[in-house]
Amino acid sequence: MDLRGLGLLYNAAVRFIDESVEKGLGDKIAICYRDERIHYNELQEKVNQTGNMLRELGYKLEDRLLMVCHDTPEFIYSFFGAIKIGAVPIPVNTMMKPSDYEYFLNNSRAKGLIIHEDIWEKIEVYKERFCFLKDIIIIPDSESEQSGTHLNFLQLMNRASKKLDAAMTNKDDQAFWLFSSGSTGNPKGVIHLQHDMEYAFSTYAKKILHISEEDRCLSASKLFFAYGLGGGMYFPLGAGASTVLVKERATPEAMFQAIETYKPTIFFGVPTLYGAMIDYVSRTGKQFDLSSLRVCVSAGEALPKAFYRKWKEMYNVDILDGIGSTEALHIFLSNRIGDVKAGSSGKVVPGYEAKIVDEMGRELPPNEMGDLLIRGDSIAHGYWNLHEQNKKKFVGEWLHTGDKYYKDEEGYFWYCGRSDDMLKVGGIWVSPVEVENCLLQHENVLEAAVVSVQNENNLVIPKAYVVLKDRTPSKEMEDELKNFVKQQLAHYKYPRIIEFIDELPKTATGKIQRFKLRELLKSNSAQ
Ligand code: 3UK
Repeated sequence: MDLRGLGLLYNAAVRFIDESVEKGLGDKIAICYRDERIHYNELQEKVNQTGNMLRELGYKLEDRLLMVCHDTPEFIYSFFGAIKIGAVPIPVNTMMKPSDYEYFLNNSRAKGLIIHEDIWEKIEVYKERFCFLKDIIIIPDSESEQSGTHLNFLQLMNRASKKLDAAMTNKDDQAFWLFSSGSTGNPKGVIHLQHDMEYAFSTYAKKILHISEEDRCLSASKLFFAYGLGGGMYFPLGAGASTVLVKERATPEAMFQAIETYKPTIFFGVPTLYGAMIDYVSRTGKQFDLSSLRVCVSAGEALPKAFYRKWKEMYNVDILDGIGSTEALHIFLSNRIGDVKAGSSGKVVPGYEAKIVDEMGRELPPNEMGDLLIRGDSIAHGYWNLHEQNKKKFVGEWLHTGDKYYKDEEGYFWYCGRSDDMLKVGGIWVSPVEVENCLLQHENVLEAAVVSVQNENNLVIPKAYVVLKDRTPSKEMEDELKNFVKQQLAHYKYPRIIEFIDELPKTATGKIQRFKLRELLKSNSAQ
């Protein structure tokens, strides 16, 4: 009996790797990495070899493996090799501290660790603390290198068979986890199922990006982020298209260079990067050829209108702002090609539903701000071992995003900040994002973050931290910025205090960490 043909079996590695070969795309480029071009035939073989290597080491259905991998082809081999045998890969951020890996390993109880050599060297001192860990599989810089007493990924993989039958998983089996950083508390293990990537692919990637075999994707967001995992891996692979992997940090220079060299058609970035790229060009006067791009994507935080306009003016290509989350796997509200309302997160992606509710859970009419809830089949199964948080976050079919939004009459969604970052000033909601966007429109402002502080009457007032572009802070500049906001927005929204700083605290994804600024405020006022 053909269980797969009957739809009883489903394995994401079969869908995203084997299917392209079966469709006759074996000779097409799947991955561009430095000078290497990896075709679908070879990709399938490497995934099979990695799966066989893991099987030979004893990995079975549901066994977890932590992946601490840079954006190199081995990331993709490990991720899909594990999934193909039914094991559960957990890619995590490569820029963390040793104690964070201790947390990831012990919290997930992963038996195996696949890790690039340079990162292992930094965390090796902690190895006695990894309570459940059995195998350490090191990805060395070259195959011939010794990996000490540990397993050498390249040697083991190359020795393994190139043929592999997928495990008997079905669409609701666990496929992989991601850790969600969150603004407070420990990271949460987000459990995604075999069918989740296909859902995000067939909705956002197909219906919004219209991705096809002809495309070539470049993601500035690393593969271990949910955003990069789609843009840099399963979107292009699912379409039989190609991906460009860049191991190095996504600086403006590196990104311009990668676009000129590999000529991608779709680029995935975050607002801070677009801002830095625009700034880089205006500072250096250098010109770059971005004509290969047919569309750019921005996510992670709201894209300031000014960045959208400037980019369009410079390169004549749209940046589609869309909101996604690790829990939802990818983007569920988005602007569309040829249909962009700059400053908004666009409309609901087909396949998802969204509603905005008040504190009582009642749906709100247009133009009223409330909590954004979404529904759609790529939403995670839940958090690992967090019973109370699961009850609050995953309510029936609805995911509570934790974001404040309103929807205009035309169905475009406007981001107003995180539920926990919102300020109530004089009894009225003030969105820190709105004030920041206003400040960013001022010609001397590079970055801005707004948080609440209490005045002498314990009332909330907005305070702005501002990074200036090549300007020395002054009282005049402070007054000018206050007046600038007063002119643009309702009077009560202007920042009563402005502090100039050299840089803003940000997460690895480039999100401004307002909670860090709030902590700074608390510790300063305690002194
Ligand atoms: C915020 C946005 C305004 C919002 C992500 C694309 O960022 C991603 O996932 P995370 O789990 O964070 C989710 C939260 O980030 N956010 C994301 N995009 C936007 N706010 N406008 C946006 N365009 O607070 C959301 O709840 O790190 C992005 C695809 C997959 C992702 N996981």
